[in-house]
Amino acid sequence: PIYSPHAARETPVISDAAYLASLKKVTQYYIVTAFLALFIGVLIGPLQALNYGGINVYDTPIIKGLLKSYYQGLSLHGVLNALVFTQFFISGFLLYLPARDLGMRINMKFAWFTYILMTVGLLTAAVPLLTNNATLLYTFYPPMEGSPVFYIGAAVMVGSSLLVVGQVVQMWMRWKRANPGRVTPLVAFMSVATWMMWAVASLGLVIEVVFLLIPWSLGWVAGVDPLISKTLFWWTGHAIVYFWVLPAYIAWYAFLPNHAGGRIVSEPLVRLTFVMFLLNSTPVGLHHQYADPNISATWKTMHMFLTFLIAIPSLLTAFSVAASLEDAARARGGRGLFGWMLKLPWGKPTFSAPVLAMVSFILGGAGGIVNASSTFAPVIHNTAWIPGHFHITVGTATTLTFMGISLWLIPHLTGKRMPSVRLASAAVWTWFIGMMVFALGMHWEGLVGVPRRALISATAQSVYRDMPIQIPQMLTAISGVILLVSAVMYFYVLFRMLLSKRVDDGEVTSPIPYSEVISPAGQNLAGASALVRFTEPLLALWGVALLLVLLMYGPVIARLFANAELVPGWRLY
Ligand code: HAS
Ligand code: HEM
Ligand code: CU
Repeated sequence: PIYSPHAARETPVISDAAYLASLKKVTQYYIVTAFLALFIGVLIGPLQALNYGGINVYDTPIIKGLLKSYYQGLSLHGVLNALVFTQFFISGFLLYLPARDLGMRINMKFAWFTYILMTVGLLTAAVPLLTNNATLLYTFYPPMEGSPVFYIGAAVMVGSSLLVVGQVVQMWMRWKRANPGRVTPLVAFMSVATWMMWAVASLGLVIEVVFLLIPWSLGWVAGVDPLISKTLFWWTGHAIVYFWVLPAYIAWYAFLPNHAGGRIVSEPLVRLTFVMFLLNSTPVGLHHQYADPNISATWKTMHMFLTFLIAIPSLLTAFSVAASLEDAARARGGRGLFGWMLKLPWGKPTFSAPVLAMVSFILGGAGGIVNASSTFAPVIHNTAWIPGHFHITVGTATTLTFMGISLWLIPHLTGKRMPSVRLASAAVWTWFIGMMVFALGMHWEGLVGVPRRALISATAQSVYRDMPIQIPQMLTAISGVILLVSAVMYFYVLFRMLLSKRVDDGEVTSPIPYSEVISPAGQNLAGASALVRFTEPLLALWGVALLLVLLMYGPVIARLFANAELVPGWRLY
């Protein structure tokens, strides 16, 4: 093995122990809140999997006592997993990483204020959700109408994430001023680019909720235009998937080579990838609306092409991280075209979690390209295929990576130890296997025409009598059981770890797992490559990103407003 001369980055030392402890504490609060949400959200999943397995548990007394309907459960599942778990985890992770990577001090009062505000928003939205006054699913499409308390809580929660954006960008700008001519270190670069992308992406949702839904639900305006709301929703709704997955990319690029024993291939390439995401994540949302009226086919086609374009940085990631893994395996004596894979540390959960998450994402990404193709879309839109797609993207690529991160991050933050590596490893593998089986069953059911978001177990006999759905139904039901077992194991490890005794400060025993680099970006802009110099001015690129969104969405939304049609709200469940 030829080892690189470019050693792994050392975390800059923070000498103020009280400050470091407080920074770690607020991060820990974010992460633990995230996993508490996931814990509740995930428990509902198997019930839904049984539904898609043709088994209706919603009429049993226990479930009837807990959930008013299938849709109350599905709303809680979608909101807690996809919106709350992700946002809290990312807010903690992508506040902590750049603060440590840049070695900058942040205002801890502001950091705590943001955490508390986000949590207040969450708890506010939870009240109508739990009392069946916001059974709207996680997309809350009008004219389905919920309690104003839900929209206000959601706005406060999502709005708080913009305070994290402000704090991180401001920290990075202070670093730039203090270090003129320097290249931003990689992890901080990726974190800042992700937050900037989210700021552009979240505008659609913020406009929808603050200016349309809250006034409407309070009765200040007579009605709502469902299509305007839905279009603003998907402005944010597609790009939010990159907000969910880019923190996983950060771990795949920066930390996975370390867990595997390999090196990052190229820092300039990673920077290019993140700039592509910053520029191109948002102006693609119309691929969720191919079936919607009053949006011209021209705009839908433009968004389709931009969607294909945004697959490119993911493909760059795939090949580049695969090269890091091969580098690691060959350094351990791996041989052959594929045989080297056997030399990877498959029994180590901090490694297996992100890698299995990536394997699931190969299939999830391929399915995404199918969804995006306007000729295929009518076959799978609104069918069980779609939950099949997103449980191997957000449900595995993101979630399993975050679970893997927690296994080194919690020891790092708290100085506690993982209680059982074998149990954690079993949880990781069963999550992967369960989700692969789930995806197979759900994609297959979708192709047969089974709709998503339906209590099909109550109607399956009559509607699907002539269709061969027994095998995919059986797969889906079995996957629900595997995933339940996996979740129990994972949360046992997590809670045991959190409740155990603190051993040390975690700085030495579980450091931030930086990796060695084959082609670094360099330290000074003066001698750096053109690509490094092009990617460094993130503020200007942020402006370009905003401009692109306005160009690609402005005319579409203007036409919708010109033809606005207000309708009254509905309460269905
Ligand atoms: Fe998607 C619907 C298109 C990515 C999540 N998506 C959804 C929904 C969710 C979601 C939640 O165009 C449902 C929304 C709803 O409720 O209605 N999606 C795409 C495309 C991509 C994509 C083109 N989706 C994601 C990600 C998500 C996510 C990421 C969450 C985290 N999606 C769609 C479309 C719809 C949609 C349509 C609407 C469908 C409809 O009709 O309603 C792309 O970004 C995917 C690019 C990815 C790749 C894969 C790269 C692979 C990598 C791993 C490599 C592995 C290695 C490991 C190296 C090209 C990076 C090797 C291992 C060794 C051992 C060596
Ligand atoms: C929906 C099962 C974990 C996010 C669903 C559906 C099923 C399911 C069967 C489709 C329901 C329908 O369309 O009627 C499971 C199981 C899980 C699990 C068995 C693991 C134990 C997760 C995770 C996430 C997630 C970890 C994200 C982090 C979602 C979302 C929906 C959904 C966003 C869509 C809700 C909607 O259509 O409004 N889940 N899930 N799930 N799941 Fe999961
Ligand atoms: Cu999308």
